[in-house]
Amino acid sequence: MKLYTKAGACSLSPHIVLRETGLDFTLVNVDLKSHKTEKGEDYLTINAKGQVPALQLNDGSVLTEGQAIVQYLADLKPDRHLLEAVGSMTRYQTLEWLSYISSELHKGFTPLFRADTPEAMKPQCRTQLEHKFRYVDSQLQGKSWLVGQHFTVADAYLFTVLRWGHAMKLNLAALTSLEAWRQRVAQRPAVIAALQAEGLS
Ligand SMILES: N[C@@H](CCC(=O)N[C@@H](CS)C(=O)NCC(=O)O)C(=O)O
Repeated sequence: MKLYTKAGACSLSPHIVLRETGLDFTLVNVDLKSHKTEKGEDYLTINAKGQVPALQLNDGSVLTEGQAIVQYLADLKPDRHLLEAVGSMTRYQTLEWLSYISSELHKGFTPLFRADTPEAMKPQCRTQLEHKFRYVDSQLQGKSWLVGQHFTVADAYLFTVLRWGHAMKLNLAALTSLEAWRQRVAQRPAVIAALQAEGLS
């Protein structure tokens, strides 16, 4: 399998999940401005949306959208408990988090990353994100992981977007449950390896 990524982008989430599964894969870096891969391929022929992540399977088929990719990968290795079985409430609670992280957190960062966002809009974006991270912190109180007894695909995604929160210097200092959780995630061998491979540590 090939995972198309950009260092530190949302593709870090399926990258961590791939390492958690122990499956074989190759990382391919994409320049999101030129839409060229590190091998000079036209990335738009792989993912016409021009966004990372994309997962190319050994039969050549391509899966896009981070939430779909991590579910696919987790279901290949159910013994890793990255996403519990169909029918288990824990599975749907994990999907609930994936959806929240995608629509409320991930996409909340987009205006802060875009060069054409008016400066006047940015403080409101930051305040909204800080408010939402406070909610996440409240949900992590007394818990090791977002859902159930295991690190799941939702933890990998939250870790990815929380890195942006620190990079953007959001005011997260009082969120002690979130910080304790972040430190737990950061100690996982798969996470350490993914950050190293992306040149982030
Ligand atoms: N809906 C997509 C969004 C992916 C996405 O936002 N990717 C960003 C990097 S974090 C990207 O490729 N941005 C470049 C662009 O949109 O042109 C998903 O959830 O996988």
